Amino acid sequence: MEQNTAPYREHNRTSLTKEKLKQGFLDNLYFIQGKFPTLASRNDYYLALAYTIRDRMLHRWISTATNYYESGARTVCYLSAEFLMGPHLGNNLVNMGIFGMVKEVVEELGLNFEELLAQEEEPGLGNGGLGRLAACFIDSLATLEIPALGYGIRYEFGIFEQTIVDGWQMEKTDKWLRNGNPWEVPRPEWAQEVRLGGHTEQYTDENGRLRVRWVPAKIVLGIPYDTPILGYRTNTANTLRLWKSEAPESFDFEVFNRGDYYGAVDQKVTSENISKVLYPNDEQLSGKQLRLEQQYFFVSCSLRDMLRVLAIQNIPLSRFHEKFAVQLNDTHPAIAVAELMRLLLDEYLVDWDDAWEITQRTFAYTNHTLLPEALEQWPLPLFASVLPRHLEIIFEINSRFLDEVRIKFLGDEARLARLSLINEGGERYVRMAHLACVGSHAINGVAELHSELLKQDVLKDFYELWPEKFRNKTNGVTPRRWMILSNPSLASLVSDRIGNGWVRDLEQLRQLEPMADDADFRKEWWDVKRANKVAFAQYIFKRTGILVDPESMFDFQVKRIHEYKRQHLNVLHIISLYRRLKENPNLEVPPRTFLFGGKAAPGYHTAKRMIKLITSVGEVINRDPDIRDRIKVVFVPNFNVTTGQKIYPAADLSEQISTAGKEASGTGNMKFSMNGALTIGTLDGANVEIREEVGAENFFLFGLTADEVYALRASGYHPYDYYNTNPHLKDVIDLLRGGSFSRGDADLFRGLTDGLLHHDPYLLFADFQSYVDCQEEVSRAYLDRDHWTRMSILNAVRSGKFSSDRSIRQYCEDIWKAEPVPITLLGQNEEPT
Ligand code: Z57
Repeated sequence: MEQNTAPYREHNRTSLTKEKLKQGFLDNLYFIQGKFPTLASRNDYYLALAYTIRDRMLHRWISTATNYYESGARTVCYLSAEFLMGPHLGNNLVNMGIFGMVKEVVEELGLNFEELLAQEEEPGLGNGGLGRLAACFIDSLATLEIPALGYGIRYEFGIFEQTIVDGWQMEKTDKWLRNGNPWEVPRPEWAQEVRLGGHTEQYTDENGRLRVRWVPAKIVLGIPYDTPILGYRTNTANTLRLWKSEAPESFDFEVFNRGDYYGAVDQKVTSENISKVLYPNDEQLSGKQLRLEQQYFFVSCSLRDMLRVLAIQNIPLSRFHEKFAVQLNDTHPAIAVAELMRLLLDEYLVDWDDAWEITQRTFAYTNHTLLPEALEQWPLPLFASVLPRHLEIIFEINSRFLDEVRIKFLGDEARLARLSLINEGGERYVRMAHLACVGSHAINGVAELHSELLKQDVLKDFYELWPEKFRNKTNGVTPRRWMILSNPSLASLVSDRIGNGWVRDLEQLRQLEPMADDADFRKEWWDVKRANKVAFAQYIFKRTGILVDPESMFDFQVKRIHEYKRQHLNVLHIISLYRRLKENPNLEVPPRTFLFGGKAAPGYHTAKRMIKLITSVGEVINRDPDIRDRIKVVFVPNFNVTTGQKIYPAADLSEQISTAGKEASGTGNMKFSMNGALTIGTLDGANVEIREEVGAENFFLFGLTADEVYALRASGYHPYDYYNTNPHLKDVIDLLRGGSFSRGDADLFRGLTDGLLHHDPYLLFADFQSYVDCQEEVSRAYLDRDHWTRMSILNAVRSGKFSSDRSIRQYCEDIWKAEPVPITLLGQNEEPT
């Protein structure tokens, strides 16, 4: 059917005049929400507004799909178990360039715009850095006009909501879909069937060839839900495609259950379980069958979806890798290597060698961690019971791979064992990182230091085998959400001086460097920061009842709670400062508010106790009349994208204090710096590059380097010696052990202090004095407001490298070989009828 698309350009539901926006809004309230203003709730208004904006995105979305279909261009598929998107409404308004106009429209209708934005439940379909990186990347892909899809899981429950009760973390389920999701469109016609469990059989096909058939124990349906992802002021609207699992209502289904009604309902429940909930572990594996099923589920749906597209575009299978560049976001989707092989071998009857070439040329793998406990391995029996055919294929990949290794490293048996896809030391496991490395043509780390350490340590053997596969792609974050949307006053201060080219080309911020010496500009800069702090102080009061002084330095550590990130090192310094202030009230230190935020994995008991430590120390300090006007300690509950948007613009100081060599990159560090916070940090992850960019004189460095950490461990680390020889450290630990921060309960933090005294795997004691000294330098620097502001400006304007646009350009050039496809809107040259 031919369709004239011209009417959809200036339709009531697409026009961008204020009048038409108002009309569209009222129409949607009436026709979609079925409400009239007298009875409408805040949520009705939010949904009506969201639909009004969605209406105006559809023409770009449809045009983009049509353009891509016709161009046949190479498409990037970003496979990720997590997409931590954050609220869509504000971001879509920014990217369409209608934020101000829509705000006016809403206010002219007598409604509170901020309140409507806040009504959106954030899609928290990720744990932390890795999931948020995926979200920044799809924003940048759309902005750079690259044909791309994000593929993942539509979890019914995202990351839990954190509340703090009596200083402890409590978890509540995240019912983000309860009020409806206006941004997604279900596409049931593109559902895919996914098999699980069962066994394999050999059979002989019509041509007398021996083949393998997989007889699954169950089949689940994957239903795609599509969300449009706008580029910043481009016509591009790419797609985030998330899969929801459902029970198939097929003939097979009846046969499996033999008319057993309860059995059938049971199977429906188990099928729906697959996409039910996000595993809340960050950098810690769960080893659960359901998790493996989730991974396979979304990977299989996504690859079959690519094959569907290939077929409708009439592209031969042999060109799969020319049409699609598939990025594996960590090992969570690494099963894709075996699944593509299986699809090609068993379902499309391609020969092994051809299938393997297509597979290797299709995939590339990003590693996000050096922590051994985060490297995914699946016990062989579990793997065999969920994916029996894949295990056979992995064995075959492994056997051919090890043959190749044998030739290159003749007689080196130990190396073979280290490289094998199967860990054979005791209980046997499938090593997913090895599968990803073998099946990919490119392997990258996420910051310079991390990529170097991968080659020296975790993936050393692979590097020695295939040095040409290894790359670095330093992470980045999107300036649209993390500057324009979250810090509009700073953004307009910048745009007033240099226009708004910086939003797509963040290096342009450097034009503002000379302004750091301009007293008037510094005053404006300080005032923006100050206003953001006032707003945040109000937020803190509302959420915690704690009054904080916006004059004080706002010192933030927000990130997942983890021992390697060392929130407890921060606490040790706070206690030491508290003690010094008690002892010497005349000490000249600027008032400081120490703010923490972050979730602990529900099963990570030490991390939960670190939260209790923070809140307990806070309780004592915030109540102490001698001290409470000089320092305060606040735990900001439920750190997520929404609270992050309030935090980064209000920060003076950013704490990036992981043990060197442990944080792969960090991305919060970049968001802080872009918003004019100074960093106190170790030479870890992207901190190294941030310091290079902003200048060593504008960065507070402390602690051992990764090499020194390594050497200290090798020579034997004895934390107890530091305790014995450093009286300040001893005082701090003794206060904790004596129950000073736990109402006399000497047991509450005994596990933590004993762990530090006798093991201290993250070297807090080794870095303690260096950290305390550095914090003194920070305090001195804050007393000189002019100098501090100068450093703040230089941090922001020299952070251009950390735009995710730069990261994505490098992935496109070096790994994906993908090029922009500018979108012409349909009907642009047609006359309206
Ligand atoms: C996660 O958020 C990260 C690594 C992981 O292996 C898992 Br699982 C989750 C983080 C790193 O810890 C950060 O350093 C990094 O910036 C982020 O991934 C994005 O690359």
